Amino acid sequence: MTYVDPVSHQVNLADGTIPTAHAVQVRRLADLRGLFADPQAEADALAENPLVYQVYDAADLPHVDGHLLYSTTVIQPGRVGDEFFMTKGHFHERSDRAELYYGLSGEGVLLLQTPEGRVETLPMVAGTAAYVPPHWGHRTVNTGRVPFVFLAAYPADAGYDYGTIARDGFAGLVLADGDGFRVVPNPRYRRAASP
Ligand code: S6P
Ligand code: ZN
Repeated sequence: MTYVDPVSHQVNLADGTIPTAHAVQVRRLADLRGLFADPQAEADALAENPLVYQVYDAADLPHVDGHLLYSTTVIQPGRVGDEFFMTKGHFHERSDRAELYYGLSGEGVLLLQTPEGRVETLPMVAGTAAYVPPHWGHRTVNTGRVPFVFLAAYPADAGYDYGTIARDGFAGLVLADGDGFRVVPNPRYRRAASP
């Protein structure tokens, strides 16, 4: 038997960074091109191409069944038109793989949808443990004025399907509404073919 060694990483609770992260993904607005609802607002904002979010992948572990991967995501505050900064969003490539999110700081929303386009919304603040069940696509949105930070833990063989959301959009939009937010149907959402 070959054993993988136990490992721990310190998460900086002030800003969500993991100084010993094995990899850091940086997503600027250009990486999310075409995902925001207002094309003109997106084009205008692309001139500055702001930082939208970073993902700190903690440990370098085998991406195979049985292991767990964990990471922090730090979403900057900001908007494109009325729509808050958000992650690209994905289904898992192995769509039956679930995931757990744990809010560390700031405030946001976990937006989920089934392949048929049913939307659920889970508000998140520091201390919120939110469950992404198998088969639900998921995107996180910063609805606040400071960075929104959460920890994610997920099966190492879950993988990513970004293509479905890039093609069809997300069925729900999270828009600024006074000091808060509202979730509205996405008029440009193209229903995916039933599985
Ligand atoms: C992985 C998990 C998160 C996201 C991260 C960025 O399954 O859901 O670590 O990867 O929040 O979102 P996205 O949609 O760009 O991967
Ligand atoms: Zn995921």
